[in-house]
Formats: sequence, structure tokens, C-alpha cells
Amino acid sequence: MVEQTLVLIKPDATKREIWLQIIDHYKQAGFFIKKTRLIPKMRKKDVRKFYHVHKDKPFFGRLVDFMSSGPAIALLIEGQNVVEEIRKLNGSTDPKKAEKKTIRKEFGKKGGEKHENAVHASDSLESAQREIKIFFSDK
Ligand code: 3AN
Repeated sequence: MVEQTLVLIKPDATKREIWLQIIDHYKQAGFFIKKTRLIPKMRKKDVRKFYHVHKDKPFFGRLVDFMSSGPAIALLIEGQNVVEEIRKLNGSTDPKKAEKKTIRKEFGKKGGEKHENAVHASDSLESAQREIKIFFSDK
């Protein structure tokens, strides 16, 4: 089934100027990037809304500060089974545990914190729809 998913290249990756390499990595792996959008800085209240499922986690405050600390790049990716395929290519949440050749292994910040894992991707079709609307509804 043709699906759409949302990838966010996070501030740790834009600050390290590796966002283009990350986009290339998705393309080399055969994914079709339908739309891109630069987000100069997410507002804290928008990050809180975006990650609302984690609001009671101990790392929530750090995650909100981090996500609003610099630019992010949103990618709308389309293709067969992309929600699952993109998560596979991204690898484990913690870059230290991510498998070889995954985005988080290659591009997660070395010696960084767990949230400095370069990318976010929607975890279900339902979240993809919600997240795509947040970043691309006016396009
Ligand atoms: P994923 O992004 O792989 O779906 P989630 O949904 O478990 O991972 O985590 C959502 C966000 O919270 C991610 N950006 C992740 O980096 C961050 N996060 C998860 N666990 C921790 C933790 N223990 N400390 C700091 N940040 C975390």
C-alpha cells in the first residue's frame, strides 16, 4: 500500500550541517521525498503538542528544549510501506544501540544524549497523518 510518513531532521543534525547527507541517504535507499520544509525553530508549545504522548516521561523537558534549540527540516516521504521501512532505516532510538548502516548509527551525535539521534519518523499511519498535517497542511 502506498503510504506517507513524516521525517524530521532534528536540530542536532542541522547544527552539525549533515542534513544534506541524511537526505541523500534516504534517496540512495530508494525513498521518494515528495516535499521538504525548513522549520527555522519549533516553538516550545508546538513541540509539546507534537510529542504529547511523552508528556509524562522524565526526559520530556529536555526533549522540548532540544527540539526548540535550532532549525529542523521536515520531509514528507511517500512509498510502499514507508512508515515501517523508514523506521527500519532510521534504526533504534538510541544511536549507541542502532544497527550498522542505519541513519541513527551513521548520523546520531557521537557521545551525545539519547535525543540527539538526528531524526524523528512517524511511528504509525495514524501519527503520520497527524504529523504531516502539522508541517505540510498549508502546502
Ligand atoms: P522514536 O523516535 O524512535 O519513535 P520514541 O518515540 O520512544 O522514539 O521517543 C521519542 C523521542 O523522545 C525521541 N526523539 C527520542 O530521542 C526521545 N527519547 C526517548 N527516550 C529518551 C530518553 N531516555 N532520554 C532522552 N530522550 C529520549
